[in-house]
Amino acid sequence: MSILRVILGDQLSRSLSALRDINTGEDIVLMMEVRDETTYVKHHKQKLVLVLSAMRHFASSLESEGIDVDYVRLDDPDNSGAFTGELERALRRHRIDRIVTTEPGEWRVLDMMRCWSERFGLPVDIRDDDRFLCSHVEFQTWAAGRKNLRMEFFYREMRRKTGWLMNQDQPEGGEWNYDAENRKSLPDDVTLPACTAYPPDAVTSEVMNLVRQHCGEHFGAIDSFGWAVTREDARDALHWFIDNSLPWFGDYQDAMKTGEDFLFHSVLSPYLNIGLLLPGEVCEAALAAYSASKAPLNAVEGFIRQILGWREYMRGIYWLKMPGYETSNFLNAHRPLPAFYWSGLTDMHCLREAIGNTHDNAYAHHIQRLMVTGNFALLAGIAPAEVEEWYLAVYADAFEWVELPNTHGMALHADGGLLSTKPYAASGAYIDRMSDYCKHCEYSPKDKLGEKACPFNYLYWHFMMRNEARLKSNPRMAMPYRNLYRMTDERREAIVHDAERFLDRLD
Ligand code: FAD
Ligand code: DLZ
Ligand code: SF4
Repeated sequence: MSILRVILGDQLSRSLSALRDINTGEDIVLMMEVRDETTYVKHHKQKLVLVLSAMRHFASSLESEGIDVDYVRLDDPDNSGAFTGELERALRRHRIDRIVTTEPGEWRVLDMMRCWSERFGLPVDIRDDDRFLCSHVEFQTWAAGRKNLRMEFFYREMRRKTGWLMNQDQPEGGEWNYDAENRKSLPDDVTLPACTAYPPDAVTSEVMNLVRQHCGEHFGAIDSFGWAVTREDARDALHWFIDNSLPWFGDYQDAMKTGEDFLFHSVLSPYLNIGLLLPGEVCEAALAAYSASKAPLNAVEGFIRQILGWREYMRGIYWLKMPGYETSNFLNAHRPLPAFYWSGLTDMHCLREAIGNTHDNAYAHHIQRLMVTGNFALLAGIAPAEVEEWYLAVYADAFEWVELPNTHGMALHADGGLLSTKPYAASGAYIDRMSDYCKHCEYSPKDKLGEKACPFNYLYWHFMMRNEARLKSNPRMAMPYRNLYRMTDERREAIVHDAERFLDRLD
């Protein structure tokens, strides 16, 4: 009895459920580079190189164990360009009794997989993806009957479940969350760690040429590619982060600085999301640093919360609400995505920095994504689907299960508050407080109106006015609405005038 084990490009973990009981010498692993996946959004060129090169390295490591891997390359002239088409061809090449796979990270692919059994007349075993710390059933059970889903309460459940940073039933240090200590702006004299890079080997160089040839018009720099493409190098990146950045991760988690693309962030999300690292081992490495007094509690708790809390919560929301989550548009936002999201050509320095980082590295840290590009899209009323397509394309870590809740829910409030209690809307004062960007900008964050005023300032109040009927009853918006109601009619008119002038130019 021969089993075909189908492994996707974000399932590159040896402990994957579809590989667990593999019968070496008998079973065949099928891996497919397909045009549908490389082009369903115009992925950043570095994301393409990362996924395809990591797939090829993973296939080689399986082969070195004696496992038979049937690997379909993108430039195979007979490649049908689709998972289902390649599966059909593979079933012609091999005598197969059963197909085993692990549930994919995206609804669209699960929907496709569910047709395979009927189409091919074979049993198809779609196994749970147990690389996550919370199963679908656990999340559904937690969410059932709750009126409001809040990450903080989910996170506490997960802390209790794992026992991480717990003293019996009490949180380490007495608090569940040290976020209040994690909002420092970066002083000038703080030395930032040099970032790690993994120079392309022969396999990666070949994939880089393939991507240049087939997807040359996609967004992003390719020559500077330095991502790890093997588990060994991803483990090295993890240890590098623990030793060099974790101790300061908490303090400067929300900071931004001109020319500094990574600060004290881990830059591990692409490895977690394609399976080169597992969330449990990443958290355990941080906990070990805390136990050895190499990193303080606010840093380790802050980091664990991102993975055990936010990452698992986002996945839970995605599978709880899909299909259909992406269709809501609570704030009725319809403006097209401005061209500068792709070109970086804008005189707003904060956006130039965030988009520049994205272009150069297929990366931007959380505050750049949420409070710069995300905040601008929210305030300007950009259509959620257009913003979501951009985020899904431009980041090396972007897969719909995590990108969609972050963009649709957290950044754009398009789900009406299912995921977060209030919109993350902010004026230029926030960006000025958390960065040095405004010092390098043509606009002034102190000016509220006029040609030199920071556009985030009048866009913020314009957003508040536009969405008054939808947001004014939200208790967390009470204070800004009180401030709005104190404004004179002349001031409101001036805000509308400046915002409309700016938005007209944007179109
Ligand atoms: P660190 O700051 O070092 O955090 C550590 C880890 O925590 C990350 O590697 C990541 O695995 C996890 N994490 C942190 N915040 C989140 C979060 N909000 N949701 C899920 N995991 C989190 N993350 C993705 O992995 N893929 C995406 O496509 C993605 N799209 C986003 C879109 C928007 C609009 C926003 C606001 C956030 C998005 N995020 C996404 C979340 C977050 O910005 C990235 O996980 C983080 O910037 C990755 O960089 P890092 O590894 O240096 O993270
Ligand atoms: C992102 C991606 C890309 C660019 N290419 C491939 C590919 O050629 N073959 C493959 O198996 N997976 C690829 N992936 C990852 C898939 O898009 C991902 O597995 C699905 O979106 C499900 O999460
Ligand atoms: Fe951004 Fe406004 Fe600051 Fe310029 S002044 S960097 S546009 S926040």
